[in-house]
Amino acid sequence: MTNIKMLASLGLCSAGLIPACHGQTPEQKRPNIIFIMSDDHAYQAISAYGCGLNSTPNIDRIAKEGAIFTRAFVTNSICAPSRAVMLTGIYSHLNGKIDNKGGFNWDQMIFPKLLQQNGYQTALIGKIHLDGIPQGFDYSNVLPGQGQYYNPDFIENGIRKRYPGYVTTLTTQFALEWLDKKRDKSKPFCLLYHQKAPHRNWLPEEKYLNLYEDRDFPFPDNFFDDYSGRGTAAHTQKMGIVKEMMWGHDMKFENDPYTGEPTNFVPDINRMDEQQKKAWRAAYNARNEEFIKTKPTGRDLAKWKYQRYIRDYLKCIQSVDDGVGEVLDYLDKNGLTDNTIVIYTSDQGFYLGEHGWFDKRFMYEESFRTPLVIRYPKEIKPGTVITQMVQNLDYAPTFLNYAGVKAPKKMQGESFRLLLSGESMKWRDAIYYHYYEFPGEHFVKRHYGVRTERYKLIHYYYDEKDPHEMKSVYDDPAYAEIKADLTKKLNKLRVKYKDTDEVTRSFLPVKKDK
Ligand code: SGN
Ligand code: CA
Repeated sequence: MTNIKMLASLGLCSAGLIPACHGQTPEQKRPNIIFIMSDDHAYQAISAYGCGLNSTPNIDRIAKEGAIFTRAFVTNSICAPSRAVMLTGIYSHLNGKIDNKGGFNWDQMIFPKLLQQNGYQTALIGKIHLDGIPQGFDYSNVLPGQGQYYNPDFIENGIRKRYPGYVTTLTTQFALEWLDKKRDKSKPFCLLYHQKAPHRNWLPEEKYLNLYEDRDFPFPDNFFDDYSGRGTAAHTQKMGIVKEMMWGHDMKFENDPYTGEPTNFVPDINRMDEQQKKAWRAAYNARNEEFIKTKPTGRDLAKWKYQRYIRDYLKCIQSVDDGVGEVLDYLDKNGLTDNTIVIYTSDQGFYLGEHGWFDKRFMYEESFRTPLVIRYPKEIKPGTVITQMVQNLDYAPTFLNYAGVKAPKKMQGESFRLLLSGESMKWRDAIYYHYYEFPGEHFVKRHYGVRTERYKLIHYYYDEKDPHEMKSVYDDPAYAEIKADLTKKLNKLRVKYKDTDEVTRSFLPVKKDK
């Protein structure tokens, strides 16, 4: 009922028939939205998910005071495409942004434009990783491309400037400044507050350079995976911590510890001032020298690399969590907590050593899944746990639903508002995935697939030698029925989301040798 009322009043506002939307009673006020997203933040590295790696008290607070999704997924596990899906509510093959390489068509309908048209103040702050001038925002202050960790450049409403400091704290600072001073306080707001961290190559804030150095993190059980039984895609990827992490870029050695040759060292070092460089050297040099003394090999070397990776990764997350805390405090202090929806998610999941990997892309659980917590005191009971399978495709329709704006028919996601308020509702029993960036960095082959509550069917289609790189059970007669059922579901979803072989082929690179 409330929704219908809201819609009616909205229609009047946007048509300009009533002077403004103020003067509403607090109950009628449309909710504010703060959409917090980080880049490559694995759910395993959020303490609310109970994996025991680190402590993220502020992100946990959103979950405790609101809801946590235990089965949230993306539709294409890579940065820019995932962002395009979130903005449009439409799969990659229809919004056009299939991989990190091409441009993004900002002219298409995205949820911030609709909110803006319906009386919201909108802002985009931090990483967006979509080329072109952002549309749909009253204010934008974004990182160019992947952005830099230290003394980064930001593009504020089209003007690029370099700022002294650390990217995560600066992004938070800009978000708080917009909330406090730059927005029109007579309107509801929607803020996209998007962190670059903890994206590769995991460069920590100065005050956290030594965090976790006294801890040895446990290895995932499948750290030493030999990839047997999963066709060639699992073998040919280049996501291995042992083989692919570089001595300079990732492991932070100025010289290769084995050959003594200069490495392709962290490029951000050139952006640091003398004091930052000093802090860095103090932190890494002593530990690197310690390593050089022993020069471990084999499994010991693998384990050492994992520890350096996970420690640096978790250090970056600490600053992200601090920022979340500052924003939540701001809401408390300004009486905005009750009427503001706060969502925390990542552009995808990430491997923290599972299968021996870092990075994402595969439809395997750790990168297919993504963290998702959300708080809205008016409608979500503290401690809510949602186990239904949602996807980043659903965010746009959900935000629009909360704002009382009708989602365009073209949007393929569904609002999960009713799941959150605990009303009974029919929800999907299968989800669809499609990854494209191959040939490309990390060599993960193109694939699409379906996941149900219990099973997953993955089809690698751009691989002539072994087109059916399924798990070993694919040919197991015991699974024949499940296979048939999954295939049926997969085909149904492809029809539902309008993904056809023809569309898929249109995104394939033209082969020169054929
Ligand atoms: C960079 C990273 C990759 C990563 C992609 C995509 N390499 O290219 O490891 O997979 O980003 O990440 S690096 O040498 O630049 O660190 S994404 O999150 O933007 O999709
Ligand atoms: Ca990412």
